Amino acid sequence: MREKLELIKNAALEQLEKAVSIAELDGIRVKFLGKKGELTQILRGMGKLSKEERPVVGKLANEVRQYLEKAIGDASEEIKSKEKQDRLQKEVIDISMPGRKQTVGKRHPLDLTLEQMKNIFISMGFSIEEGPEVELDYYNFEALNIPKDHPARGEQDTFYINDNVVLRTQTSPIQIRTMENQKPPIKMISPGKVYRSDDLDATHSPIFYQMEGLVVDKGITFADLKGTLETFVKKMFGDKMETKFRPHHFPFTEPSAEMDATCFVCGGKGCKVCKNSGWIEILGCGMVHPQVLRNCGIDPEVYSGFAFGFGLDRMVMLKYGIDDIRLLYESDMKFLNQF
Ligand code: 2U9
Repeated sequence: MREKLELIKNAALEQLEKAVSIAELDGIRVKFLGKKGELTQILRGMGKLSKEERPVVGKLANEVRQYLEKAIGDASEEIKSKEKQDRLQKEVIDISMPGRKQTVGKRHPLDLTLEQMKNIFISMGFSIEEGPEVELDYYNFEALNIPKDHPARGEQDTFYINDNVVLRTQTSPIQIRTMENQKPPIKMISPGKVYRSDDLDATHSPIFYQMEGLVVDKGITFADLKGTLETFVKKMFGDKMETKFRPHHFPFTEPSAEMDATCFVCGGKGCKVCKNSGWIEILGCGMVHPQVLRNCGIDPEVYSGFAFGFGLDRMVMLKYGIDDIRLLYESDMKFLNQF
């Protein structure tokens, strides 16, 4: 029995010396010390030994077990430490290599200008309203006094989804929805994306931004319109700015006007941008047509209102001297980094 235990111990040690992985060590542990292992078999067969032999062999077998357990533990530590060394060597990092550059984005000039304008209108007590970009024909045209056969429909090359649904060509439907849902006094602006099936060139884009505004209350007059828009232009472009109004026509306002402001490139002296007139056309405006108020359930005998609208892109282009609208939609960082 003694010799057998000695043989088991030596065989286990021999195999341990050759083992190079934790998996192999586990195999050796099972083979010699596991439930069906060689050493365990010996311990199980102790019943057949004499009374005198039993404690001696038992002691020896336990010594061999403890010895092997320690040897396996030591071998395991050694293999783990070697594996770690190998991994560290393989995964060596060259800390002298230059890092990957993080590029940081920029606020878009459209967004910067929009924020500036919103803040001006908020300071004058306006709320900001939003609405769907896919809109019913009724809200985009009909409610604004533009029936199916009206020539103004032809001017606004519309993307039709079907007979009753369009991509909004103006943000005016937001005003209609607001008037339907809120009672006067209403004092709101509606900035947003609009769509027209124009071919893309230096001055046209099928997607552009508009900002419209609406004030409805008792006793609103054209003087309120002039005061509000003059204040906006002075806050936006400087106190020296002058404004003038020319009569115009829109189906949704009566009377209607276009507002010009002092050319902010030449200060009114005359230059290429203002075609030597000293003035730049800024926006369209007018008193809300009584029929439009009626369409929204507001009595034009009691209430009146003014409205205005302008293209944000055109304003940004004038402000920064940008001569091609496509630059605003190309996400070219060389262009955007200038703002
Ligand atoms: C309601 C009533 C009236 C909004 C207005 C304009 C004049 C105007 C154009 C400028 C250039 C749009 O981007 S553009 O093509 N807009 O000239 N917009 S008055 O009038 C409204 C809107 C809603 C209920």
